[in-house]
Amino acid sequence: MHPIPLSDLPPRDWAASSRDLDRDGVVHLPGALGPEALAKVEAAVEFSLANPGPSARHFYPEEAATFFEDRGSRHLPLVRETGIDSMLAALWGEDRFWYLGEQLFLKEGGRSRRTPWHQDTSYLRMRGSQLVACWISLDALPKQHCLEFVRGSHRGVLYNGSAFAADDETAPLYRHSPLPRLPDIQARRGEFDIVSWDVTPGDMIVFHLGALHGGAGTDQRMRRRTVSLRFLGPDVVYDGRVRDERGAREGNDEAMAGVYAGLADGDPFPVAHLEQV
Ligand SMILES: O=C(O)CCC(=O)C(=O)O
Repeated sequence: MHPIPLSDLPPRDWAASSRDLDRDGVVHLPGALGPEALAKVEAAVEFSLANPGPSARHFYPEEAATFFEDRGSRHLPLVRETGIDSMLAALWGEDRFWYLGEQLFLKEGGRSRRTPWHQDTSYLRMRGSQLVACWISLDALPKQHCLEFVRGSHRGVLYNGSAFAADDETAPLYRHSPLPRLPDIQARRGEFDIVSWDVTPGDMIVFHLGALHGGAGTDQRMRRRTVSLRFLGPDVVYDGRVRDERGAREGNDEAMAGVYAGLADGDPFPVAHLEQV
């Protein structure tokens, strides 16, 4: 399928959006997806929810509200059919990039928890400027239920990941790590430059995977279905910084051990196992 040209997509000042993304690590693109494109995203998300992949999980299963996550690499066609590939090319000035897969979250059934503050790069061994997620909510969300970001944090410290522990959202993913523990952003919000938006279905938020971000929970009778489509470009290198001094591997890192074998910090990221967009 040929990419949908930018001229067929909702108009925007792409140079300004590109500057915002580079400076802030995040940019809100209101109305990026028209009704047809949005319907395709919704169908893809509903398919994934009805057919969870092997890594699907329920966070905090002891709690009444649902907080479900699924990851996979089943929706690359969607990227082309919605013009997201053309939008990314406009943001990056680069039309060669790879699909890192999708991550879905479903929160419903009462007051679900927040998604703890974290950086995706704590879980992924990647470093570079061309490393983003396109986050889409299928449900209208007022600002206080949106995904939130610490502006500019993609250029700052790489923190240890959050283990998503029920009793402490900053509890570290890697127990014996030189990476500093996450600050308690939620407890000290006033100290951080936090940004979020009211979003309506069709909006897209593009953020650098190194940006600190955290997602609101839900209230009674709310449904919050969100999907992140993630990509990397050619300037991304393997991030070989030690995560756990005792060699423990976690989550995605464990699954990628074979791909990373023999790589040194700063080597070009091995893209052979990924699908080019
Ligand atoms: O939507 C959310 O609550 C979390 C999203 C998120 O953390 C991500 O897409 O990386």
